[in-house]
Amino acid sequence: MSNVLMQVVDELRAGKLKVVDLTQPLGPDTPVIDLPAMFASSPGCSIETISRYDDKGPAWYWNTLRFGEHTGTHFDAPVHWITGKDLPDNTCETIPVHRFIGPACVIDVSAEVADDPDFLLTPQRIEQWEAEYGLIPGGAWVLMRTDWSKRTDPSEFLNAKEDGPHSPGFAKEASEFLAHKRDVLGVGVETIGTDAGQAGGFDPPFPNHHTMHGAGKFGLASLCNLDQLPPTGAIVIAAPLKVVKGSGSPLRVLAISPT
Ligand code: 23J
Ligand code: MN
Repeated sequence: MSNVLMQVVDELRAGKLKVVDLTQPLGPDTPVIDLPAMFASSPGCSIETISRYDDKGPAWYWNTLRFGEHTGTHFDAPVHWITGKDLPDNTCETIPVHRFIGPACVIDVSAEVADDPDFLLTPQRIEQWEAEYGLIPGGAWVLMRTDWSKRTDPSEFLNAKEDGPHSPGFAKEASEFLAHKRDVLGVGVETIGTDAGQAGGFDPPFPNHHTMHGAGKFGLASLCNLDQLPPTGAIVIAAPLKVVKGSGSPLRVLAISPT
């Protein structure tokens, strides 16, 4: 019998391990991505009460939720992008559940992003991180820490200018490196999506979505509390709702981390 799971719960109770919530609150104030006007937009989150201990249900309270699959802290499945549309097990309900859990590699580029909101992670910067912390293992969640989640004002979070949104992301070569040379589970970011704000104008458009999902990899958007994690040594559990043919879903993203 494996002792390791009992050790996990013991160390959580003893405070040697902690659970870190990487999830933003989901509600009517949750910002939604602003695509160019020629494309359909995704509805934000609305919450409508069915009953609240009243005539409609005297002893119970419950709500109806409505939101786009890609709202708030959410999971991107490979089928979300055209490059992943014919892959096996590419939708929320068919992905094998073991692929939701992996070690976290947290790449802190918050200093670079403070100087340049359009910062793009490059393979060189990833290799610089690996020289310090070791190779990114296969099956890892690579989390880009930008401190973007500290922008609590929605207009600063979206950071839209006349020429569109400005927020950090991945150079195409970085996504290719992580997908093909490192075989990650996927990438997680603090911004509204896993591509840079300006990435609609890149070649190809939205190169991180294009590359990751084409390789059967996942995305996690609108994460927070990445500053609570060590560069290595934590694990992430990110399991989307089992939406039939779903391209993604809001989810609770948890990390288990040394204290
Ligand atoms: C659709 C088109 C472009 C993007 C996105 C969705 C997302 O960021 C998303 O939530 O997957 S960039
Ligand atoms: Mn998405």
